[in-house]
Amino acid sequence: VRSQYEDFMRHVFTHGVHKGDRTGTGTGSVFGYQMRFDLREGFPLVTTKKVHFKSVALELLWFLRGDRNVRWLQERGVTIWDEWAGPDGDLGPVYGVQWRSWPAPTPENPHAAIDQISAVIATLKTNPDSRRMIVSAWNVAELDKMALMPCHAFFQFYVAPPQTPGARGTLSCQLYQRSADIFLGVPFNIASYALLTHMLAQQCDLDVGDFIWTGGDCHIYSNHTEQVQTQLARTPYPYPELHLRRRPPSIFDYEFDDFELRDYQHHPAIKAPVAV
Ligand code: THF
Repeated sequence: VRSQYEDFMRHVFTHGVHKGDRTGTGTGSVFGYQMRFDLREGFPLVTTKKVHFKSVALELLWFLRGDRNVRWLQERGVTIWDEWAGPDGDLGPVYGVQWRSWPAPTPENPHAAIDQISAVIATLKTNPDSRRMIVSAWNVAELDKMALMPCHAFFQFYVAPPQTPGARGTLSCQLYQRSADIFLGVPFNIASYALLTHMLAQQCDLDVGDFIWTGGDCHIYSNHTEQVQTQLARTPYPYPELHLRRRPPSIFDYEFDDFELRDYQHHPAIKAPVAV
């Protein structure tokens, strides 16, 4: 189905309970929901409004850099993190820092850190049956130093072995997102992890499988109500296709121009304020 996102939005719009939140905006909220996107059937970029894929892709490349400062994004025209940054552009030890250099100090090396992305790639290549291919951004000891605690907090990879001789295994990814801004954030989050799954599959000679999105507090902000009504009146188009134009030497060498989105048919953009 290509309307999973819209079905989810409709479910929370219809059944969400009124709930206050940290930002003081107010939400309609449901606890716990799951969507499954078969990445072989297309790239799950929401079609019932225009989603700015360039911001999605550059944000992912910024995470993979291990970056914590919004400058790199701003220099490329991406402003989605500006609201949370300090005057120097710093966000503290957010996603990129935890993905690439989760602090693991020892007496001998107080600056030692764990590169979770490299570790997952190594395991995918040497022991794809592993049930431990996990990346966590939820570093409890560092939460109070982050400008915003991770919303998409924890993800796991899974390889289904080839089912016919000569076929390749398929790579699936499941994300646990503790807090989900359904109108603004979730279309970005789905596309971001779908893209990451394509990149890892390419680097590890696997085909793509499923992306499974699992949400905790799934909410529609009360100042997004009209936008949601507009969007739910629209009929989804078929998903676009993602093509990787080259195979970079490693997961850390992708550039925006390596991503080609084909046949992205979409309804017009819908503007909405972001809750800070
Ligand atoms: N806080 C809140 N309230 N919602 C979120 O979705 C969210 N994030 C990140 C951190 N805190 C959050 C930031 N990600 C947009 C998209 C993603 C964001 C923040 C903002 C946004 O405004 N999108 C517009 C414009 C797109 C653009 O400028 O390129 C849109 O129409 O999609 C979720 O992880």
